Amino acid sequence: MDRRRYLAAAGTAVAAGLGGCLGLTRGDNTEFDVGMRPTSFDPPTITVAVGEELVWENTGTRDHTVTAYEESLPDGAAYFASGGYESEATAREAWSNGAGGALSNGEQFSYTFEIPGEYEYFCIPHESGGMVGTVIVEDRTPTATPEE
Ligand SMILES: [Cu+2]
Repeated sequence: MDRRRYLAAAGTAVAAGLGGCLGLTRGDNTEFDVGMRPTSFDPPTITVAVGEELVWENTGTRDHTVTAYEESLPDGAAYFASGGYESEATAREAWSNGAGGALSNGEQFSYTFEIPGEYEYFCIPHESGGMVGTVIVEDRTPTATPEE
């Protein structure tokens, strides 16, 4: 998809367009960028542009979270977590007290990154199983160029 077509598509179907442009293939479902398997994010590392919305979807049957490692945030970046928690401690506490922030099968979490840099995040219940991921946010205009 060239840039002009990408921009045209972005107006009507942002998530679908981005999924397709990032080269993800998961049947006909391209309406998310990062899937959530039993104990991993797929892909574990993804690159987006500043201002580009990233969409996670729980593609498995277990509940998961998308929870930022607060210490990893670039300077000036806002905290992000499924459930909308404002800190890692709050997110962990909410999970302990009734699975706050849980994403069930088919549920999505989306976030738009405004500050360039590298963001580390994890899934609270599967952190010990290695369910961690990285978002690399580049200071550039979104393009249709595959990132991986
Ligand atoms: Cu998980």
